[in-house]
Amino acid sequence: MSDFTGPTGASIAAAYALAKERYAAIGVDTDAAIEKALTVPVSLHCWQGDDVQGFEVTESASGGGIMATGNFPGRARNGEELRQDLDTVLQLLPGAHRLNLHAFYAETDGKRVDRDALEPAHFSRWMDWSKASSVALDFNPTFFAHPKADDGFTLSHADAGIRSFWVQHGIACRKIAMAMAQNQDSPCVINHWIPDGAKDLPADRWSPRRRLVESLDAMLSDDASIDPALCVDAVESKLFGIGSEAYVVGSAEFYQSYALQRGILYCLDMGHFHPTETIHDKLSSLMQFHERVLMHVSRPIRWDSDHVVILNDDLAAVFQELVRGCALDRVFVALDFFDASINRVGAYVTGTRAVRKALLAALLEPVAWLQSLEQEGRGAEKLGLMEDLKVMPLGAVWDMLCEKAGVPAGAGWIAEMQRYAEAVQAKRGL
Ligand code: RNT
Ligand code: ZN
Repeated sequence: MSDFTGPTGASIAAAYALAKERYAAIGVDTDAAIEKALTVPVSLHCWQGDDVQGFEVTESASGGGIMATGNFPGRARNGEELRQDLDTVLQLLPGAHRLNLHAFYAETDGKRVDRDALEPAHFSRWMDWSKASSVALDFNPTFFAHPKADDGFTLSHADAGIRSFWVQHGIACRKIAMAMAQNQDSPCVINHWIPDGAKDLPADRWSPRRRLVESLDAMLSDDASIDPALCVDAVESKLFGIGSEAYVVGSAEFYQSYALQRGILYCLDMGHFHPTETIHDKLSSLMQFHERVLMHVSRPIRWDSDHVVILNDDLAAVFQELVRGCALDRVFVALDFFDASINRVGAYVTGTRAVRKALLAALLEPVAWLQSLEQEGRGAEKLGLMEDLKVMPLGAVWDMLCEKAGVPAGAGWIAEMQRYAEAVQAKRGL
């Protein structure tokens, strides 16, 4: 057997009937789990499609210590191609989705528009696409891949002129996020990540952090044109990057405190902590104090490598925590990975389906039962049940979820990816 025909109709239904019975026996309603799993929106990151290059008229590289490796053919080179790829990806994904844009994906018709001068009009094609495809947009200022970010500092730069340029960029982006929110039936989450940091031991860790507070305050200051219910600001921390190994200005402690005090969202990227540190245990701590958080779902291997997300223990644990804590509606789920060494449509579909699988798996847990075993001190029963849950027929429920959403079940989507690669991506001559 060597083609990618996924299961269809009758075989999906037969396997599902048995799976449904198995889950019902442990008190889990699979139909309800499927329904819920389809509703949680996952924000697709536009930057997997073109290896974080953006569409600026000037030569731009990813910069900022983030790097897509590989040269698989078929990269999207402009808005048209990226939207075409995203349309294909969305046809292969079950459930609700959003699209997360970065500022350097502005479309300026060949004109050079610097980052501090960006306007909603430069995103009108994205907004039209958003309307036409009913996919709401999220947004990010781009504080990297720019001459004014070349020495590794932006909002925390020692030079007041450079700081102010980036503050203006942030302000411009918040107006764009507002325009996006008004164009769609839902708020726009705008995530601020800056690369600022030092390659080697800084003699002064204090001044850049003091300046970052000032710049963020200036950028996020009250502005009558911004409605915080529509333009939802988040700040993303990081541990280190290439070229910022010794010091990152916007560390976890910095942004956790900043976000809490200023009433904005903290963004946890799964790759932005120590290599053996995972984020699932942080959620029940942070969310005692933070009403909502933003998550960048990623997969670090040995460092913040942004590998395509897969259904591994880390991912499963994150969604278990959210479901067990009834916190799904307090988290914004966004993706952040990029792999230029494999078909990029395939990367999107694999990573995004993995996220929804993890969500479904968490919704299929008999949470109340597990928790009551724990309360009763029946540790062996709880651990044994947790182990057994790992081999419950999740796949059959997943296939039914795909069937209900009208997308290929099993590996059936791979054949579609291959067809698209041949018909469209191969002709891009890259
Ligand atoms: C970088 C951060 C950030 C970026 C995107 C492109 O380490 O994770 O979220 O990946 O903004
Ligand atoms: Zn991130």
